[in-house]
Amino acid sequence: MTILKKFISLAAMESVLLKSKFRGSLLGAVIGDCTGAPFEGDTITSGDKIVIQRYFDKLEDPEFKAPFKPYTDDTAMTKSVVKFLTDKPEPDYKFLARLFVNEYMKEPRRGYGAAIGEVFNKMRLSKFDDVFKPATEQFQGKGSYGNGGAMRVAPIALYYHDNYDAMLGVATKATKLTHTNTFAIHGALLQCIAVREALLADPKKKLDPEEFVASLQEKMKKIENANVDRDLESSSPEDRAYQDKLKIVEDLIGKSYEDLDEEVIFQLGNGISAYESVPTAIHCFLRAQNDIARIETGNQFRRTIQYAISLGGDTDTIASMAGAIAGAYLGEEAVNSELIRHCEFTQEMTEVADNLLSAKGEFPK
Ligand code: R7I
Ligand code: MG
Ligand code: MG
Repeated sequence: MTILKKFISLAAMESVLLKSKFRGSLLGAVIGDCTGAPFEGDTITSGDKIVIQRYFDKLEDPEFKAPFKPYTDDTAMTKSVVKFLTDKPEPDYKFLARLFVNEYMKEPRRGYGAAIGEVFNKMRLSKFDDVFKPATEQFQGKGSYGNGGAMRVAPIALYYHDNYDAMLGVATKATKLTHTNTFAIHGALLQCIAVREALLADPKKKLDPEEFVASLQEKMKKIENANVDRDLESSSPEDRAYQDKLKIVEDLIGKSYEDLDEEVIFQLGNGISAYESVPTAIHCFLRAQNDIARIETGNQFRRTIQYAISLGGDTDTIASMAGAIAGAYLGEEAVNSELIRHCEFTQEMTEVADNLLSAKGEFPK
């Protein structure tokens, strides 16, 4: 589809559908986080997969009041990113830094990344003087390569879906407040682009996974190439990192045998770094377009999240990112209301999504 055609179809996208997709994406982010959190750091056996199947069956069963699953840092920071977009007419990164720090100070036990507290403490001690400086000092000046920028980027993709360059610019700076490593920044941009592409896709038409990946590859190539100094000696591994990972995502689409999980974990990863989690989340979204062995549900939204969790590792974050993409594609209607009821902050997240859409009209940045 040409870019022009895409924007025409976007303009025609009914506001009702957009509202549903905004809600779906942010619900996906919070539900993936809440349901994935109990398994964070686990290695998942085939027995565990049965437990996860029953866990989701129970979460969707209206008979059960409990359990109520709390959210973690992924949602705490996503909330702040929405506020940053809705409360000010122009992007104000000092404001965003304060929002992150306030949330962290209020509830530091939400499972934050181990090194992030240091960034927040430095911001506070310097009275938010240069909010971009503390992140540059992380990990001996290399900056964190964690997935903390990617896990909170969905609202930026939604808000700026009709202004691609602004979206990339804001996502980059919002990430740099805490993560300055190229792997973290490009990972956040890839997640942001994936959410936007899903938002622009028609949920009534079957998604073509190959076309979806090809579009991401083309965009990541531009982003990664822009960083390459033409002098070959100065090129570094991150210059093609995400293009190479997306090639693996593409190759995995063609593999039809039942148990791909070990290969997915080995080739794409399931870790806390952006490099080992963002392409994995995209893979989860694409694989869940069709049935997956031993994941018994007819609901594509649930299948995406349940599959992401069944890969183990950074389950809350990979499920949250995959959920944000799936929800942006499918819309709110795909989300089981019982699942919503069992997760913290989901009712509020629906309002938050509506505010984000209204703010677009109010502050067309
Ligand atoms: O990226 P970040 O916000 O963490 C997000 C993750 C998600 O899974 C959340 O659910 C939560 O559990 O944490 O926080 P950071 O502390 O910046 O990065 C996460 C971790 O990645 C760090 O604590 C390190 O263990 C590791 N890491 C690095 N290790 C060595 N060298 C990140 N960058 C480096 C590095 O350069
Ligand atoms: Mg978390
Ligand atoms: Mg996590």
